[in-house]
Amino acid sequence: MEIASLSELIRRFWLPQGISTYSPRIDFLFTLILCITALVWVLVTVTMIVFMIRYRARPGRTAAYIEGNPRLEVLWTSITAVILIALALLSRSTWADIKEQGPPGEVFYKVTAKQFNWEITYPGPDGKLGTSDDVTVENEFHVPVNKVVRFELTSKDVIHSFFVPWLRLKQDAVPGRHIHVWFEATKEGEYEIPCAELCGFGHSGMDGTLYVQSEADYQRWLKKKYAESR
Ligand SMILES: [Cu+2]
Repeated sequence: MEIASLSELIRRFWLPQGISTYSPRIDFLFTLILCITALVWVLVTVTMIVFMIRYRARPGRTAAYIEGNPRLEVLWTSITAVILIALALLSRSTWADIKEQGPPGEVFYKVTAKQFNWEITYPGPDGKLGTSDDVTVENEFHVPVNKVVRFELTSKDVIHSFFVPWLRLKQDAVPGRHIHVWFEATKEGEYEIPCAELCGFGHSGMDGTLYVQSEADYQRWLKKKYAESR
């Protein structure tokens, strides 16, 4: 079975539904790596079981003492290296698009992690971040559907990790660093934002919600929050 259709199968029956524009690309890499590791696991396990039975202790038979096999060692190290380099080259453009350039943003936010909440800062009526009309809300991240969302991710205290499995997005929030993150959600709904880095006593309760809304619902919510915050 080819990787693309296997990836589709895994997506349907195992992974949560992908709701970002880049989720199929992440799922493809996930499936490919899973296939390679599963194949190696089967080969190693079968060999081990065959050897255990075939070369088990028997009366009158002594074990051979093998000091090593340089040719075999060079071979399996090279195969591993080739697989690793091939994977790095194959995934290069996906990671460059997701973690580096990406498309130009349409809506902008600031997300600050802290023990034990996500602080989401929205631009006020002036549409600009970093001005006095900004609105900061805890644990509620509202975004419009089908828009390129960009945000700056940072932390006030320790390392946290912003994780939305449905988006196939996971990014560490590191104190002192402002990391640029983007995504484009393609399906309206509510999705959990757990913290994916053990960050202290309240880690398990550090849990926000991503609300992907229609443009009209989003604007209505933002206006209401702005009015409440004044
Ligand atoms: Cu955390």
